[in-house]
Amino acid sequence: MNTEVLLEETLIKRSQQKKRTSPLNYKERLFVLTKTHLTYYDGKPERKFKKDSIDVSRIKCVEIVKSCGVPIPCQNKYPFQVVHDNNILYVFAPNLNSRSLWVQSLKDEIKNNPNVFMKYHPQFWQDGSWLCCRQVEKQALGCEQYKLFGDSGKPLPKIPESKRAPPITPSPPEIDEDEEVVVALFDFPGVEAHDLSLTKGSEYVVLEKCDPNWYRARNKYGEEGYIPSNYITEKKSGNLKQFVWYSKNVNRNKAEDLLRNEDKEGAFIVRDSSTSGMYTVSVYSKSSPGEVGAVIKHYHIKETQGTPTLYYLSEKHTFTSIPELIEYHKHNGAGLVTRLRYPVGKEDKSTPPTAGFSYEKWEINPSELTFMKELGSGQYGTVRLGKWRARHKVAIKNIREGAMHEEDFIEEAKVMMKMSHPKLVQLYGVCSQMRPIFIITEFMDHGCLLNFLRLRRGSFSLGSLLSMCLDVCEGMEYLESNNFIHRDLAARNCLLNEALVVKVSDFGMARYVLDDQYTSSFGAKFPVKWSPPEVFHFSRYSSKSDVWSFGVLMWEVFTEGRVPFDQTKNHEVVKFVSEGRRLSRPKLATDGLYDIMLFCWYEKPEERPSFSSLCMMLSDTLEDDIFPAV
Ligand code: 4IP
Ligand code: ZN
Repeated sequence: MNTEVLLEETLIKRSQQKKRTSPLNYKERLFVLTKTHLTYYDGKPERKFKKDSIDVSRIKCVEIVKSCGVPIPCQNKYPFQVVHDNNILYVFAPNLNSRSLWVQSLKDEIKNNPNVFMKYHPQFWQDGSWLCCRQVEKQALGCEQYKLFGDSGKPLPKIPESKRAPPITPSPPEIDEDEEVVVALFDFPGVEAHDLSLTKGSEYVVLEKCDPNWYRARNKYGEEGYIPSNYITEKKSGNLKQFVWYSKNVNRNKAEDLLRNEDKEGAFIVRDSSTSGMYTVSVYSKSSPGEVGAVIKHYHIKETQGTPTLYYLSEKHTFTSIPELIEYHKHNGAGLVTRLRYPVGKEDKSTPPTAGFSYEKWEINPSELTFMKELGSGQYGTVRLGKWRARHKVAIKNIREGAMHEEDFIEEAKVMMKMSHPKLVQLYGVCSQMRPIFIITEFMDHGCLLNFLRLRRGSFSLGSLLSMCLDVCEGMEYLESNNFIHRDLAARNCLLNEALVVKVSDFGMARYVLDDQYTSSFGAKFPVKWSPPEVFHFSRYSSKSDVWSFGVLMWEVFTEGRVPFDQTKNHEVVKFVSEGRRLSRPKLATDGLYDIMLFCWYEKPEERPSFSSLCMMLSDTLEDDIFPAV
């Protein structure tokens, strides 16, 4: 056993409360870190008594804890967390440097551990719930991405004097070492008095992240207020979001569409790669030797094994960072089909929706709405295009009286508004003070996926059909990770926006419908054809029943909008499916894709894949060469 001491310091720990009845107390302990163990002792280095020891290989997460103003009842004010087995050890360091040292050293030791978290809780578990996300299950999946290699434990470097904005009266507040500096990706005009407006490209300091969608921040003039968290990105050298050539949410098919549209020699885009876990550079060339017509090539950015990590496209030219690599290949083809001449901007140049118009704003004043053309009518009543405060395009659902459990829905709307993801139709708020009630959501120009498929039958490439499925899968992966069940996933409940991004709509709404024909599994309108056996027999809904429906949605996409089990009555479908029979392979779907559908239709829910593994399967297929570039 390697007992060399890596770190040793007296810190304060909170009792782990392994048993429900354990007391909550804070004790001073001598902490010792070796390659294999994190051990804490009572006493001093010369005379110490071992209390407990954590096997380093069992640690799943080490990170600072964001206290967001929650008072810390001991003298050390810099908390960090060590999650191991099923326990969370909170340790309090006396200062920022001590904490950074512990967090960084521990992170270095756990980087090869098998069970490192993908997501974690940035705030404390306290009084029976997570302060960050309000989940009440101690073992609940984390609510924020965990970056083992991020440098969140390190204090941010001081901003050099020369780069600071010129002084303004009153003089700008100093940026504290512990503060997080971000850059705005979009303008945000600020809707209520407690908001802070954002200007694209300007810097802000994040003060509090007490809601995943809204942060409290300060601008360079010292003004404070709430900002939408999806409008900013960390100002850090490794953060690619700062660059015009990087697009996070672009898959292979969308990259090809964007490049083809630009039709410029050397047009390129850098995007996340599902297959290599890294990034891919997609490049367009109008003519290249040995090829007829234009080509699009996809190159994986690779990493070297040793330290420091180096990045490269061609082994002969390695770089310490991705921006340096891109900069080099802007000037040198060096083995690429053409040099990277022309960055193609963000996939979605339009400003994304925020989770509600402002922080904690779910009630919308109907006098601030302008009603425009009718878009259609659905389960609950009519849907109209409209504007809020004369500038934000919205969809307004006018809920027919008696169509839904309004009171229950209004309660739940607050939770639904917090669901915010680029592949979900955003709920902005409700007008609940009058009847009928209105539900205000993001407006989607191209309407529902089912009609879109039917109207353009025969015009889709396999890549674009697959890309639609992937969009839906990503939205569902987000719902799954938030333990939110859709209950009525189908092509009719997905919508397309101007950029032809497909988003999942009406999630969770099925619970509030007041129509027997729809709510009872014997009812004529009940979506039997989208439901697994455990739903039509026992009304047992779960993310895995959503997975079944997703398989049917894939079938709808690859038949370009046909009705599943057409001509078959609901009770016959129940019999058919209960006998283990399934929908047949759509002509356009490859065997591999049909296998994915069949996988979603496994009889036992626990044997079906999760949305997160489905996303991987679909993006791997999309990156595969069965969908070749032009
Ligand atoms: C103890 O409280 C100490 O806080 C323990 O910490 C702690 O163990 C116990 O939690 C807690 O019950 P009392 O001293 O009042 O008995 P330490 O071992 O440092 O003294 P942890 O697990 O936090 O080390 P439980 O839940 O483990 O019993
Ligand atoms: Zn949380």
